[in-house]
Amino acid sequence: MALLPILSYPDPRLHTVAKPVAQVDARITTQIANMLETMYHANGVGLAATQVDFHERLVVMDVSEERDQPLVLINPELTWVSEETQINEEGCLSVPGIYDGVERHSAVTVQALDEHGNSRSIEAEGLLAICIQHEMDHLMGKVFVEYLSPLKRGRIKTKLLKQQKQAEQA
Ligand code: K1U
Ligand code: ZN
Repeated sequence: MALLPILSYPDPRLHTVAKPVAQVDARITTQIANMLETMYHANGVGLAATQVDFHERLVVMDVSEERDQPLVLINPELTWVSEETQINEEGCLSVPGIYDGVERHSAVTVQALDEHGNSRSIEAEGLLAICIQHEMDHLMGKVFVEYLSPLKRGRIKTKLLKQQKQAEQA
């Protein structure tokens, strides 16, 4: 297994639209293992393939307290969303140190393949529902800061670019 580098906003590769996974084979199984290791190491509750520069529709998540319930979604599609929405504070491993409110559907149903290539449907609410919507946005090339005002987004971009320059020089 290997830790994968996570792309940081405003890296343009974060805006790539992922293609469907054609086959759940050894290449994808290795990618899943590496993404889970990377997500746990970074203390995230989710990670989309886009964030590690792998542009296929693959997401890993674990919203359990014990961090022992990994969830893998391959080619996920939302089949139902609640009318009710709510605003929650979100973070992102690709936008370190930035948290802000985003409006999301309160509950969703997602259809996807699991790590064995079996089709499954998951009804989600709470943090899992938020995480699913956040990760599926990544697969479409969308980062949560794009829900914020242009002013806030500009400030975040400037701050992160400054941090990235400082880190390069250190
Ligand atoms: O996609 C990512 O960068 C992972 C992201 C998933 C996410 C969590 C919460 C709301 C939206 C999206 C994170 O893991 S953010 C950091 C985190 O560990 C966390 C955030 C909220 C609750 C619990 C953990
Ligand atoms: Zn994210």
